[in-house]
Amino acid sequence: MNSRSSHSQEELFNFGSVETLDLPGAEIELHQQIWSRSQGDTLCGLLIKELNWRQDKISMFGQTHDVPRLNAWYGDADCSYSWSGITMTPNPWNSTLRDIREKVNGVASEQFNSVLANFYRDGNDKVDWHADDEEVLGQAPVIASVSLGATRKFRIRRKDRSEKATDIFLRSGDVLVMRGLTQLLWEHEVPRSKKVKEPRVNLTFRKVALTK
Ligand SMILES: O=C(O)CCC(=O)C(=O)O
Repeated sequence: MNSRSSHSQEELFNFGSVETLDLPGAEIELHQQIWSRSQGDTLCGLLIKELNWRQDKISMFGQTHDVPRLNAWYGDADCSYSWSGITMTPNPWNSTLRDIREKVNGVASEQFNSVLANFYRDGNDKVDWHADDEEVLGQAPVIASVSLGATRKFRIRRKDRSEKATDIFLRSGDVLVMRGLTQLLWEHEVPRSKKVKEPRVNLTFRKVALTK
């Protein structure tokens, strides 16, 4: 069997399957292949071109560094979002993001009003350990995270370190939904991976409390 046919068999096999992760205190579902790999890769290329990417900076120990990825914030009007001291005013939805949101609303049975987009230009880009636990998201936020482009390792561990970290490989077209106390009790990262040469776009759909 050549690699092309085994790839398409794998796509058929996984299409739309949902895996619930058995992690204490977390509520996480992995919806595989909500888009096929090739649709996911096409969306990745489109969003890289279309979105209004910005290079944010962080200050640490008196020094300022570039955040190791690019970001963009899209959402309904009045969905301003602050993250590590950076305040983002939303760009208005474009048609690609609107279509993706509609599908993701259905997958998660939610009505998201905003999305934080992360652009990992290659395996050197990453996001460090954190939880999406900002006050504006409420006590038990639902976060739906869409992966497009390169496969990357997503690691999750309990904040109290009572469990070993779990690794999940997120592939183009997958949607990971986190609910309940996940953000309160757990944290996650996407580590650097020197082997990855291709770009990845991740979209984390969120429901923020309106600022008015
Ligand atoms: O890229 C990912 O899969 C995770 C992104 C993330 O952790 C975030 O936006 O808070």
